[in-house]
Amino acid sequence: MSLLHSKLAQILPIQADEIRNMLKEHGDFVVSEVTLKQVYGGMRGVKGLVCDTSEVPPDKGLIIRGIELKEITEKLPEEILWLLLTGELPNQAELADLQKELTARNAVPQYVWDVIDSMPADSHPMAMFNTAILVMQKESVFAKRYDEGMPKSEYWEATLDDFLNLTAKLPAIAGYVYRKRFGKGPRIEPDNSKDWSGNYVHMLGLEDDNGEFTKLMQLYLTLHCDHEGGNASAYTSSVVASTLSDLYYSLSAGLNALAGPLHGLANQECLKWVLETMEQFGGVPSDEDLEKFAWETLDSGRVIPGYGHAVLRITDPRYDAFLAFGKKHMPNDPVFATVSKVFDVVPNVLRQVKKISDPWPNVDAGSGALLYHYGLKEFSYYTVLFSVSRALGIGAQAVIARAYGLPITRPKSLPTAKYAKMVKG
Ligand code: CMX
Repeated sequence: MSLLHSKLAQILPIQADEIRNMLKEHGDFVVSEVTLKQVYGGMRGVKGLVCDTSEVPPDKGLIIRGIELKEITEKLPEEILWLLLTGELPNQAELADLQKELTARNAVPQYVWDVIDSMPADSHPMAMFNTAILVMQKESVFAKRYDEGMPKSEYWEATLDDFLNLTAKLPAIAGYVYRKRFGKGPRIEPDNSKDWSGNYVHMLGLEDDNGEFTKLMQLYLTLHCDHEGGNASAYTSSVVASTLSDLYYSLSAGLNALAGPLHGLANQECLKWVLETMEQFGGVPSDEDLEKFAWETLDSGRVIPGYGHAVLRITDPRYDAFLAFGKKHMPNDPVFATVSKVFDVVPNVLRQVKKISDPWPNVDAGSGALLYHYGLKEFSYYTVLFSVSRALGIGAQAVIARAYGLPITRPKSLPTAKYAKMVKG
């Protein structure tokens, strides 16, 4: 049994017991009221879900297991995986054991490559990536053991197996999607002497002589890992998992939500927008040019990608971390300079639009410029990078939900006529 597995075997049943006791005593406690505006407004602010991996206070941004993001930007994604699941950062022996476990599970079945090869050459990279995850469903330990009659108390263990198997394989699959989709040459075999993100960089096949790109990827894969339970991808995934679909089904479902332009696809859209401004104004635009371009975008009925958030009401600390990386490693890069300028100009524009709740940059506003600097210029690929990281949070949430024995999700809907009757009293 791995160190992670034995640690979880100690803590998860205790947490599940605590929840059972709390429910027994306080099951009827009212935690939230719902207004009509919330019913028709994507349930913003309705407290009706549980997520123990992370929390996003509107005035602070992502907090993972009680630790603010700025304190863990130097950590490896594997350490974050451990933190998400257990609530603590791993010690050296625990980290080494997890890394060994992931390496042992990283072989991808040949049929996955065949499926990717047979997709249309102009498929979106997210469609290729998610198809590869879904086609591996037959490898699910959970599905197999469920068929064999596994007891409910062991569901989390089988889900942990699926989680580790998937996590181990995602960098190779994502690396191949990049090479295949953008004609970068043959697939690159993993180098098992490298850590999880280092191996991903290796399999992308981009130059990284000074190790800076690997550092960026480490940061990228850490920053995008989780964002509590109600965001569209995590929520979609948890609804699917609540039916006892295995993680292959539920992760690919959640990542399909991430592929929407209002969610994870915003990072591709954002760099596109930045490059469009540079093209229109022949280089780094002036503040006036940018302001004009921002208004043109808004007046044409489009959103300014990378800005605004359903929960946050401050500059996203993940954006701050990317901005700090850019200032340190590429202060004179024109695309990065434009991104910084957008930050100086766009919030003031968005503040003038009354309906917009949050004028500040989110995680997607800056990352593209940094990837672009290191030669990862195919921006339709960016959401795949986001997905590799977000799989950590989605997978951890799935393991924990199984340990808590959460039931199938089934909120109540009503027809508009009934709401209309209600408001008329
Ligand atoms: N540009 C233009 N309009 C914006 C806007 C932006 N950046 N942010 C919000 N608005 C608009 C909304 O489209 C909405 O307009 P309608 O009422 O006409 O539909 C109105 O302002 C109110 O929206 P809100 O309450 O401020 O924000 P929501 O919670 O509804 O939506 C989000 C949040 C992220 C979808 C929205 O801010 C947006 O579309 N931003 C741009 C896309 C983006 O960056 N998405 C990535 C988010 C992070 C992630 O998940 O990866």
